[in-house]
Amino acid sequence: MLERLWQLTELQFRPDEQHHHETLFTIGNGYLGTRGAFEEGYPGETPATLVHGIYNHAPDTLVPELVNAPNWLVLKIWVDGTPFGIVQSTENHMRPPQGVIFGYERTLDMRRALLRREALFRAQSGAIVRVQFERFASLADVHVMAQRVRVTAVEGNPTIEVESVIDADVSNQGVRHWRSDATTIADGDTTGVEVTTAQSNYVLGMASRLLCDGAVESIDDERRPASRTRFSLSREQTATLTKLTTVYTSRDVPNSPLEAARAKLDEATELGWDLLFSAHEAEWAEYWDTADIQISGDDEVQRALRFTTYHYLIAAPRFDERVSIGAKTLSGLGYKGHVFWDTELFIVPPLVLSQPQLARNLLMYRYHNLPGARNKARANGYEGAMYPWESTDTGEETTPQWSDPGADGTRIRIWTGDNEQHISTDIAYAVWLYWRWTGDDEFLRRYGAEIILDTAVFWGSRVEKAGDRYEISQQIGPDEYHENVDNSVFVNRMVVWHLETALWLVDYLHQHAPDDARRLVDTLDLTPDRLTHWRDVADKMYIPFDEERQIHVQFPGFFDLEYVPVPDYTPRTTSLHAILGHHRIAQTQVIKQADVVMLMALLGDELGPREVLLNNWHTYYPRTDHGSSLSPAVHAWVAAWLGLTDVAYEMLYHAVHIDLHDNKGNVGQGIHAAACGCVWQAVVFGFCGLQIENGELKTQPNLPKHWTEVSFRVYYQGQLREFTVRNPEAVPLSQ
Ligand code: IFM
Repeated sequence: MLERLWQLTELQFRPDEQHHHETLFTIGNGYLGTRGAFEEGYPGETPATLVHGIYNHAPDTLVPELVNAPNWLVLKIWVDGTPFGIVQSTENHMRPPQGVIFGYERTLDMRRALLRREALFRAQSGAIVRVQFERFASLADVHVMAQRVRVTAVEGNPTIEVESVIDADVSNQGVRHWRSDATTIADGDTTGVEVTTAQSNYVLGMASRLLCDGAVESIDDERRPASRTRFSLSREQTATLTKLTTVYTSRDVPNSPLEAARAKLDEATELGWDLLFSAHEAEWAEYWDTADIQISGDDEVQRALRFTTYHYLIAAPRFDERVSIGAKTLSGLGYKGHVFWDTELFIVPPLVLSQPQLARNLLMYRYHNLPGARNKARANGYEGAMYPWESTDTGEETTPQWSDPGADGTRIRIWTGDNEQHISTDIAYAVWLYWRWTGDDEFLRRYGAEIILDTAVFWGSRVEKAGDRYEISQQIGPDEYHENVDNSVFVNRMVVWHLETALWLVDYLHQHAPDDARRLVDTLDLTPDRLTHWRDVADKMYIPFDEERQIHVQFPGFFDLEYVPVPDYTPRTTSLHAILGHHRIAQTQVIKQADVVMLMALLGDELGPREVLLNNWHTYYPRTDHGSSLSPAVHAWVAAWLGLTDVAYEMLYHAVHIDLHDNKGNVGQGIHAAACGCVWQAVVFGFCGLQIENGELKTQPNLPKHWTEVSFRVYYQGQLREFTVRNPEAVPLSQ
């Protein structure tokens, strides 16, 4: 196994990339995520630790957001009194005022979920030290984080001071979510804080211990308790210090989270770095055993694919079914930690096939939040369950109604919370996909069916009768450049899928789980009239289609809009939305992201004959801006499946590097989670053509010319199955 294909390495600290790289080098364990800021800090840094489920609504913000937790990373080092670290000068290059860093390397070992950093540092005294840091957030015990620092005297006999801090003086880019009163502990090598969110009243307790050979004294600071030690090194001598940190919240324990964190800290101290790390490594080996895809013939995409897989794995809750993955995972403050359809259609599918338990947890989050979805339906005058476009801990709609002010101070009305209603069907689709692949009847009967059926109840009440057909007005499909359109083909066709699936499911339950069928018929009021209505809607829904061109029409009137040749705007570094403006783009045929193409990804051949699907592709692909990171991977998937391998590879290459190359310029705000999940689907469903046919798995590969082989493992009906698809005519890339 080539280790370099498991590693992301940075050989130079570049101030202009610091926020981007803080995101890339995030570590996490499905309970929390911590951005790759440095232990000693640097000017302009945006450190953040985000714990699933800890949201708060500050008075000066429009909507609740995931709260930045106390910073557990802080380890300050002085070498003969010179502070170790990088200081950014006003000329925007690195100029430490007193010491010099002259060797630097940082590596994220994705296989072991371990972040390492090493630097050579010359202090003002002339002493030179090598400083090596390591950190991980344990996957074996998600409440434990560990750091190790080794300081080696390379030149001279320096005196070293190390200060370990928990910094509870944190905010979300200036927005304060924690109450000002905090409980702190500063007790020799042990420090701790307990803080409470101001509006939502979540309590978080964090405890740390600095383990080293020498004496440790504590410094009690109201919000930054610290432990400090001091020692001398002779030439070539190395000192190793370990900092262990534990965290609990009131979501985990009924009483004091700080007490729980302290008890866990004692347990972790007993184990020490080596045992903690080997347990963590073993859990990761198990994760990768099923999550990894091996590609021969393309090292670049291989490594990038591991990077995208790593990022959704570190965000996926392991033991908690009341939280879900936000659009930016736990790696940044973008989209305020809110959960979108990104989770169900982009991240859940790879988890269904590789880690079904994690997929189940995410679907259970939607089950537990059915009350919020019912509230939304009722508030809008509908029946059943209408899921929020953006969701947090309560399951209520949390999409802001207005954008932040632009440069000219104007704000734009955000309509997605009102009208991007397809999310209810997206969730139903994910439940269905989970059941088809896992055969988890218990989940379907007890939880999943209720989601599919009550969202069907919503659609039954939402559709509009127009003459002898049904229509749906005022929708936003995936293409958010065209808001509030009537009869989005994506929405209408997916609603047909939804109602047909619901009808099938009612029959299935009657046959295989009559008690559950009766319970659901009663509680959801699934009367014969309602089911007849669903059948009628599914049969008579208006599906916009151009008979002459043999294509699906994104929505009636779409082709009357101004045609803008999107390819003529290549190359460009910004979206056409930014170039043309919000109002102008809505008047054009420029599409933000896969819309009809998304429909093809979800329904495949059910949507129509291949000829129509190819026509759709050739119509919509050249009109698509890929203004959303969700777009390229869906295009890669569909193009590969249609046998358009060259363009499929181009799209995959783009998609898999969205975060690594920061194509969108906003990775500092967090990882594009949906793109990460969808590249897995592009490779497995698209290039390898994996599908279920008559209850059997089969592959129908269309590999890029230079890929010689792709291997992966998936669970199907509880059995782990291994696939290798080969390309005997592969033409290797010249190195
Ligand atoms: O859910 C997406 C949407 O499809 C496009 N805008 C960003 C959202 C969050 O990723």
